[in-house]
Amino acid sequence: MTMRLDELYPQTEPYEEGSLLVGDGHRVHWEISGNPEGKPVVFLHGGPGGGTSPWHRRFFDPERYRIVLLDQRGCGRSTPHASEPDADLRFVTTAHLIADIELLRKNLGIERWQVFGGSWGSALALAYAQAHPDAVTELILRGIFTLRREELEWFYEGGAAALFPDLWEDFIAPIPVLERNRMIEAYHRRLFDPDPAVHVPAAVAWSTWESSTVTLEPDAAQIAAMADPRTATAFARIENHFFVHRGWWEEGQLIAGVDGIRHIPAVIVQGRHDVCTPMMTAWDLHRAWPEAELVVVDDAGHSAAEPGIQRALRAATDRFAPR
Ligand code: STX
Repeated sequence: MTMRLDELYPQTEPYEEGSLLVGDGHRVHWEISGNPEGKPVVFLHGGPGGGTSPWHRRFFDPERYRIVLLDQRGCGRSTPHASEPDADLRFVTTAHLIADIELLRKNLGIERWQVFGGSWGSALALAYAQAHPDAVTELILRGIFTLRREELEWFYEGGAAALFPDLWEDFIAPIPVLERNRMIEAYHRRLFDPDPAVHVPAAVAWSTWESSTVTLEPDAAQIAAMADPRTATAFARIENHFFVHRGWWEEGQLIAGVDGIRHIPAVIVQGRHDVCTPMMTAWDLHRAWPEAELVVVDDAGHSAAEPGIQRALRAATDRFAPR
C-alpha cells in the first residue's frame, strides 16, 4: 500500500515562507499557504523530529484557512539540523518549541489561531495551549501521545512487540542483549555517537520500527523515505532526546493540565488500531476533558494518512472553518 490522500483538499503552494531566528543559534523554517485573509491555523508535526511535508497543508480548505506550517527546531528545513554528526540538542526542549510557536505567531501578526497536531504534535499542542490558552481558538488533536512512562514502555520497551514480533527483532538488533532491558537509553548512547558508522544504522533501525508500524498496512514509500540517513538521524535523535527527558513534564502533567483549557473547543481523533500511541491515552484525555469531542476511527492505525483519519480530521477543520 502506498499513501493515498483522496479525502483531503488539493495541494496548494505557499505564498510566503521564511526562516525565523529563534535564538541559541537556531532557525525555524515556516511557510504559509491558503487564503491570506482566511482563519489562521498552525500545524504541529509529529515525532518530535518528523518535520512538515507539503501534504500537511491538505487538511485545511485553502479558501477559508491561512495555513501555517513550521518545522520544529533541528528538523525539516530548520537549522542546525539534528542529523549533523555532532549535533547539540541542549536548546531543543519542549519549552523552546513552545516559545518558538509564540514568537512565530507574534511575528506573523496573528492574534489567535487554531492549533492542529497529531501524535507528538498533539502533546505539543496541549502543552502550547496550556501555556498560552488565550492564543488558541480551537484544538484538533490526533493519535494522542503524552510521553507517560506507560506509553513509552509500550512502544519502545517491548509492549508492541506482541503485535509486531518480526519488526521488533529488527528494532533490537543494533542493541547488545545485555542492554535490551532499557532500549531508549541504549539507543541514546548510539544515536548521539558522533561517528556516522554508529549513529546512522541505529537511527535507521529506530525510524523504521516507527514508520512500519504507524499504518494499518505497511506503506513502502513512507518506510523508504524515513530510512533516508539524514531524515532518520534527525527523527531518531530528536525523539530519543525528548523521551529520555519525558518531554520535561511531570508524569501525567499534560492530561492533568486540561483543567485550564476545557473552555477551548476541541476534537480528538483516534485510530482504534493505533499501535504507536494506543487509544488508552486518548481515552484518558477524554475522561479528563469530556467537553472535547472524541472521534474513534474503527478502521485506522496511527498515521494521519489513514483514510478514516483523513476524513475525520477534514470534517473537524471544516466544522471550525468560517462560513
Ligand atoms: N512518535 C509519534 C509520532 O509523533 C512517538 C510519530 N510517529 N511516526 C511519525 O510521527 C511519522 C509519521 C513522522 C513517522
